[in-house]
Amino acid sequence: WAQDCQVDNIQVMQNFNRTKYAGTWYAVAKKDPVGLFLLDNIVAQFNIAEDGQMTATAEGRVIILQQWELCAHMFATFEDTYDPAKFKMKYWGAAANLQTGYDDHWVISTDYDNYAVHYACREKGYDGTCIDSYSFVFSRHPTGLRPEDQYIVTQKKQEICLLGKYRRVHDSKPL
Ligand code: ODT
Repeated sequence: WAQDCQVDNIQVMQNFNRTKYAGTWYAVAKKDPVGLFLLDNIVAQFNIAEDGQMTATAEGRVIILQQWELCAHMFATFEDTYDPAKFKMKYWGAAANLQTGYDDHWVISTDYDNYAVHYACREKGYDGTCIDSYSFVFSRHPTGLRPEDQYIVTQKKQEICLLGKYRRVHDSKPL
């Protein structure tokens, strides 16, 4: 048995429900892409418009120009695809010197009330595996993941071939 790390074969959330996904998510762990942008203290807020379009805002500590750390306000709009759990995310910052981009945004797994695992592949290699990915583990709780959600999150990290590649980005400040 060999693990299937083909990006095209990655399983995403079945019957994804964006309305249940809306609201606030706290990043607890992150696998960084090449050219790391969001450092930590990352909080994302997903909104669903009346026409069903998903948008999001995020705040987090970022690093710009290789050395400046600051708190960034970011915005994103999501384009639907053939799969309800796979989006294209167009994003930009409140300030002009922040990163802009157009990334995949896949919801790998969520129970909507406690945890979510996100995945984005920016560049696929000739063999179909990802050579530049990033991924967030989100919690609904500012205190982090509940112990009972660790197992499924670990399983999903493994399924997307990123087990062991995350760092903690949780806000350790008192609430
Ligand atoms: O840290 C990096 O280098 C990769 C992440 C850069 C994209 C950040 C753009 C955030 C735009 C606002 C959207 C909020 C939704 C966040 C959900 C998951 C993170 C992409």
